[in-house]
Amino acid sequence: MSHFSAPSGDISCDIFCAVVDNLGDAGFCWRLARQLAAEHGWAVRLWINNLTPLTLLRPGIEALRERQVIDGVDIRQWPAQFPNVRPAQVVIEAFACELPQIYVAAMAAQTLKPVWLNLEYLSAEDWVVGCHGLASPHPTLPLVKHFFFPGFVAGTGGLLREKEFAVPLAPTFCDPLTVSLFCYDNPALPRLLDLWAQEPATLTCLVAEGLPRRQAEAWLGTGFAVGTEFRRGALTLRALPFVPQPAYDSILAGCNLNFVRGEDSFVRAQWAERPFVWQIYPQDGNAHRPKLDAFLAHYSAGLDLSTSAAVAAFWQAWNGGGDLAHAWPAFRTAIPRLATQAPSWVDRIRQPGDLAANLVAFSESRP
Ligand code: TRH
Repeated sequence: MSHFSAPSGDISCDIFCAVVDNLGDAGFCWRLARQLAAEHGWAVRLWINNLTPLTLLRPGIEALRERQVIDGVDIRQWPAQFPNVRPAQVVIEAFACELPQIYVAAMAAQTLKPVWLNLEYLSAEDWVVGCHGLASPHPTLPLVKHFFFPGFVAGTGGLLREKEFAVPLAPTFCDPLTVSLFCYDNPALPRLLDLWAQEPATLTCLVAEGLPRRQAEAWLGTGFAVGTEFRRGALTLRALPFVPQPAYDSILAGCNLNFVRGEDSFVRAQWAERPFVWQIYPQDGNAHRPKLDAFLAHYSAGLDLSTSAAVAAFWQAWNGGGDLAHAWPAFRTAIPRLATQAPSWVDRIRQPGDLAANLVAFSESRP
């Protein structure tokens, strides 16, 4: 018998999120939790071990509250001593975080076993299609976990995209170039700021709070407080405050070019239908390199040769693999062409469908 003979409004779901660093783990899980509650009527509990990132992404969430219901999501602190709760019908373990043993034992004790999903990180690598949906039986307990992979192509779980997401107006390339900057510590950044300061046309760079602002401050050699602006040559730098997730979407849509990083801002930049540059999350032993190459191969497939070469050279240089000063002029020239093709790229990556809807369908299809 399926768990899902009940209307989907009666489906309970526990999402477990262990924040490793930065904002992406929390940002992704929050988006998913909201969507499952708002669009599918699921009763979602989000167990998270550190609420601080959520307080930035969704003002109104309080970092120290044990329990709070916001936007229809029951947000819980994930304590070291996990309470004895009844497991939900669908259990999502985000990014291979380890579930509390007491909770796994309670799952095994259910007559109707929960649907247990290991929701993985996003990758454009080919092997993802083969692994999406695979079953992994528990070594000792009568439980089966399934791998659920986000992705860009058919046969993966797709990407999160809210139903209410408003497609930004068609890209309009205009000078001055307005760029948003969200990145990790990046040794290539000072060189890029030098180049921008020497541009023949003016350029405005909206610098995100945190690592980007602090690197811009080092480049300026003086304090660069949130809300302030500096001009150097053709370049105007503006220090933005950290804004909630929907406001960040508006920033991306408002710019002609967006520098993004990690996973969630990388996806949002694509929905914004603007040219973008990705700094991939660096991993030990350069494990991130094949992921960068795999994405570039997909993204470049729809581009003409000179545009795709310009993108590859600039993105590689931004990720530490090449000469940025050499790569910038060709990339700069390619921006209008990238803007024109952005909607067709979005059409392609929408093919697998929305991740939340796919996850609901996958859960419903479990016996
Ligand atoms: O913060 P990140 O570097 O997160 C990373 C990645 O998820 C990575 O894969 C993971 O391994 C690592 O965390 C632990 O970048 P990401 O994924 O883009 O998340 C940033 C979030 O912050 C995203 O939801 C967008 C949001 N954001 C705002 O809401 N407002 C802002 O002003 C800015 C700059 C970002």
